[in-house]
Amino acid sequence: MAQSKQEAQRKSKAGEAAQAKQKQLETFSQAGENLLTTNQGVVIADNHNSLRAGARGPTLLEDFILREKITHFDHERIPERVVHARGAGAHGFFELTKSLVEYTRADFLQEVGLKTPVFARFSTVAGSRGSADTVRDARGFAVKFYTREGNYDLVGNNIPVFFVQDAMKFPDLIHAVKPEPHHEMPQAASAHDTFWDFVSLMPETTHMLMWVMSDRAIPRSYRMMEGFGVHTFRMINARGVSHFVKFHWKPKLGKHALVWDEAQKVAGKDADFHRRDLHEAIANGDFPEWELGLQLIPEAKAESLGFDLLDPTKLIPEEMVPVQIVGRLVLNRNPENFFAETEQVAFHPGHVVPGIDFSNDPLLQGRLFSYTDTQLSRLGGPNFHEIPINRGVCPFHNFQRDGMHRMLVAKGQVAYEPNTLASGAEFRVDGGEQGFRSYPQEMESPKVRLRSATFDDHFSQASFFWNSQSPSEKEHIIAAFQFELSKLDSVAIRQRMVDNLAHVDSKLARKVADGIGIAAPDAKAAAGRAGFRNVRNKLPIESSAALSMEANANVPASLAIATRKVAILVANGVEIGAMRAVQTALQDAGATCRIVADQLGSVATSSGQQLTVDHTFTNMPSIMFDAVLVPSGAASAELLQRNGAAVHYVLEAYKHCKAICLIGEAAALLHSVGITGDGAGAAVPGVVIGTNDPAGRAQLAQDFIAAIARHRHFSRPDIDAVPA
Ligand code: HDE
Repeated sequence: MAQSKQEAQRKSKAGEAAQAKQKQLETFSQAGENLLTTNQGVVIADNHNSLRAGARGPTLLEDFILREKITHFDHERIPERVVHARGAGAHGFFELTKSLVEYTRADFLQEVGLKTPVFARFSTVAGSRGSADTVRDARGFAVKFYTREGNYDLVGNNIPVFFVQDAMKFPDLIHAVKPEPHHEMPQAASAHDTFWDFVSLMPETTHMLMWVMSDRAIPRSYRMMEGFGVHTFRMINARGVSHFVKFHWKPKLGKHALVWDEAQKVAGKDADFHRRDLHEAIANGDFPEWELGLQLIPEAKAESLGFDLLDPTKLIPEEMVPVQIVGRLVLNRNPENFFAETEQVAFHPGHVVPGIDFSNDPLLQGRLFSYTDTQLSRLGGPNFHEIPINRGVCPFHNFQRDGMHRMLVAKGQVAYEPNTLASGAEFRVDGGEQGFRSYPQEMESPKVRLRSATFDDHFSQASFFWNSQSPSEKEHIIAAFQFELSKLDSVAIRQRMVDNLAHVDSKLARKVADGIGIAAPDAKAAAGRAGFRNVRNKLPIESSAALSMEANANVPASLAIATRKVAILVANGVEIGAMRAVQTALQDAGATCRIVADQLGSVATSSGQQLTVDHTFTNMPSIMFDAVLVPSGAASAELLQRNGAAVHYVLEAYKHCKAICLIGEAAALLHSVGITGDGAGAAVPGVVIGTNDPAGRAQLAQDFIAAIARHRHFSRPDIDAVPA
């Protein structure tokens, strides 16, 4: 009987399924009321004064209202996550667009159109809960699917490989990157001695280091980054046939990054930059969206890839195994309460459903232990699955009992299996068709503490990533290595790291070495060190376009500048004719425009109207925007040119390679500081110059939109000379 009710609930209609989590959460939510009570429900008469022996006398211990309030306050904090402490989350749904019945029996991957509710959380790795969003780091990309067969968690990162190959080295890695233990510095940064000491002694970290030194580690937005399951998993179909699988999330808005100088400044001006961006986009109805892509590899093909699928420092180039798009993830609802939802959500790569299983990746195997274990101290006991955000939307039943914070009232005499007392008949577990059965992989091997020799190639995919980058992306990687290594006290560690890099690419190593005060890279010295394996496997291809963000900068025209932010710099006397035309075109294309001036209030336009100012040059500097527009007007251009903050605004946007549109007299803002293109009259990449002439306005708007859609214009000739 219970079984069939469960079955009915599991198979609830597809449309209802997407709402199931929201409905469940509503039963736990509480709205603010005018009345205040104690936790016992007693109405509080006075919430300002504690109970005293006389108006000027000592407070009485008897004051249960004060005691309860203060005690609860004293215990408001829980331990932050040991890694990924800083994050932001959102609700949404996953919709299947291609049935995977051929590959997996997982219920939520069968029926095209089925929507499964999800909660996603994005995070940095190294920083504390209060650290800045835009630091250089990998980003977590964790998705909990509330399926009709139980919760499935895909707990990934925005980088497809990891630093270490074995869970045994994870605590060492994290201890090395976290603030140094003697003085607890630096916060949320890898640019310090202990990190580079460790990674330079562990050549297996090299491939991921290349990613972390690239612009992937400073995303423009959570909405504009890819996600990866990293490990190889398995999918098993109803006939028991297994395929290996790699998971990919592909952002609809394209993959885009900040530049390093900008990321550092944003960390100070708005530490919540990514959190705010996610929250605002959802609040504005611009729901972030990703496609789910799969690389499916038949068991038999795994051997022929040329590297080991179980090694988490390796990716499978998309050119070798194409990514099939099978669904979409849409985030459409902000959490009601950060603590209850985003902080208390507990992800676990071991939360799988029938039809999805693990591989023997030794990093994944270690994770399978860690995630429940960490929740025991973070969430205070073994019942964290009963916290509303963590509850499945299908029924659960077992004989686990009691423990801290137990909420379920389990009825009856019986808490064991098999039994006859529960219903009078014999009850023995038989999950039947529905039950999770592990893939029966054949195993017959000795117990050893040994790493497979197929994990020994530490450099060929690092070189592959390097070869796949555009010239400007390579420049950014070199600059990032130089920045990080220049922060080290130890010259020996700098040298060791650069020696290792010589095995990735000799030019890269040489360029990094230039300017950080060390000897030329010595590949032989690196190869002679303990832990170094001189194995290079050959990939059938030299590079992959999918790995370059610049090569993939343009997104479909309908989304080209969607949700991008444009600052319009104004002063008294501004001409708003062409400005309005461009502004309207930008907004029609989905961008947001903000009027920015020296102070709040309004400015007078050339035609005597008042233009309301949204922000000041200092409260919303150029680093908060994707592009800058300066309208025409002789008087306003002169005022802006005499205002250091306004000039800096434009120069900074220029230096960060953002699209800039200057109309009429406003062109002088760049010309007066010597930025004139190549001097022979050629246009400066990404700088659109126009006039107030009505005839040219439509073209001007289109040119500016195209420049913003390009995201950044790294080919600008004179960036380093710009003082911003
Ligand atoms: Fe995690 N990781 N991790 N990790 N991880 C945690 O779990 C751990 C790894 C990832 O938004 C912790 O609940 C070990 C790889 C994300 O809540 C902890 C190892 C990848 C999140 C933990 C790894 C990840 C975590 C800390 C190596 C990418 C945040 C708090 C064996 C595929 C999830 C918690 C969220 C969080 C352990 C390696 C992703 C301690 C032992 C590889 C996105 O359990």
